[in-house]
Amino acid sequence: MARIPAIFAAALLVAGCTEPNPDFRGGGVTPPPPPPPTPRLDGGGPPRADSQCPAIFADEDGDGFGDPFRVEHHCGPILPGYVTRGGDCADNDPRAHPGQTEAFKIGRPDGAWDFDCDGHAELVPGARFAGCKWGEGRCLGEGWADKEPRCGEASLYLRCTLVPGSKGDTNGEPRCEPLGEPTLARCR
Ligand SMILES: [Ca+2]
Ligand SMILES: [Ca+2]
Repeated sequence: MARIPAIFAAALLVAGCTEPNPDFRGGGVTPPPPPPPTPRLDGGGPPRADSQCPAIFADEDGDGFGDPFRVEHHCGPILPGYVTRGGDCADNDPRAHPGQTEAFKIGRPDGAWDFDCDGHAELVPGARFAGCKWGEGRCLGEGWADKEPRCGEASLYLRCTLVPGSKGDTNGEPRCEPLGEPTLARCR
């Protein structure tokens, strides 16, 4: 077999590079544009960091506890409107947050009554009336006269008080009696 001179071999290699690519059939067709970037949920601001950064939560009502469903992972200075604590069960009502000790007569905007975000609406006070007794130098006993009212509803609430003049009775025993008034139930 005759050997191909080196100069012809080089020419053949150059010619091979100029042959059309059989995989590219749409000569002149521009490739599709890259997909648009995913929109930022936080509306801009400093670049969002990855999940290695601390979690921060949107705090719409400014009570210091954020919405656990609106969480970002962010490194660096905390974003405006965000806090490091989650757990807010009603982020449109600053009365409702973990650790709340007050109870309220008006419910949350969503109609729920859980203000300390423990998942339950506790009636405050929650005891049924169970009679009066004397102890600790005073009349003891208080509670709802009938069944406990629902949150935000009124019912008769009884408190034991000393019967006037009874402390000086001949038998020396103070007597207590329940006095009541309609009371609006509060919940937490
Ligand atoms: Ca909040
Ligand atoms: Ca609660």
